[in-house]
Amino acid sequence: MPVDLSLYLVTDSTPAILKGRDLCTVVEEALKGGVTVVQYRDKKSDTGDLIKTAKKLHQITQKYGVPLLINDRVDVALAVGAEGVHLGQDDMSMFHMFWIRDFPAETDTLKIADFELAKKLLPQDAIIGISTSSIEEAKKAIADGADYLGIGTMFATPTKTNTKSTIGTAGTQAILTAISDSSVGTVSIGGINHSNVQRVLYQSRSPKKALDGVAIVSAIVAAEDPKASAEEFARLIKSTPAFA
Ligand code: TZP
Ligand code: MG
Repeated sequence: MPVDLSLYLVTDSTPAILKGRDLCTVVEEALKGGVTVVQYRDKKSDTGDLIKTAKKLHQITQKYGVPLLINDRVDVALAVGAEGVHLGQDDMSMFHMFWIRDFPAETDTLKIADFELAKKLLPQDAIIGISTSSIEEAKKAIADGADYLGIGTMFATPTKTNTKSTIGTAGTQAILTAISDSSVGTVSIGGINHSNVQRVLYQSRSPKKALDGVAIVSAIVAAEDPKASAEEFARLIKSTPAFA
């Protein structure tokens, strides 16, 4: 799974972030600016609309040779042939509920079922990323076979207010240190912008493992010029000292 996680775009269709613009146009601009992965994250649309938009996004990402990952929804990823999924610690889509309805309704069982089902149902080369905010969650995701970890929340952000914990660069560094024997990919998420991206990458690094990239929502999607914003991120990431 040689996926370049360095500039990872996460979409958001809420009006305050998209500002009435067309999501596909914004994503294409960001791709022109150098985004290396796109995650389609949409908590509001129904399944039909999710599939319609994911299909359009996939046509665009394919033009740029960039993987498209679907947040939460293995069924949508399968429907459009996306390259993978991103799952949270307690994601429960309708699809998952359908498949595991006979399991005891116990959080731990559901968490395991989520990842195992994704692994079982997606093609073998699919990319599966897991959100983690602690050493325990990171180690568990690696043991399960995650391809990469979303590590966060880095900084508090208005884009997602129901986050469990804000871990900063020190918390991220502790996780990277604890998993430094693993080759799993890592991206930081939450409140990352042009002013702090180099600090995020530099201060989070541990002697044996650094972040592979940063995941960005509003600093690209809500930017006046998403292409220019992505270009600036790419430039800053490339010029971060000691960035692995
Ligand atoms: N998960 C943790 S923070 C976050 C997600 C999806 C949102 C990050 O958004 P932004 O606008 O880049 O701070
Ligand atoms: Mg999720």
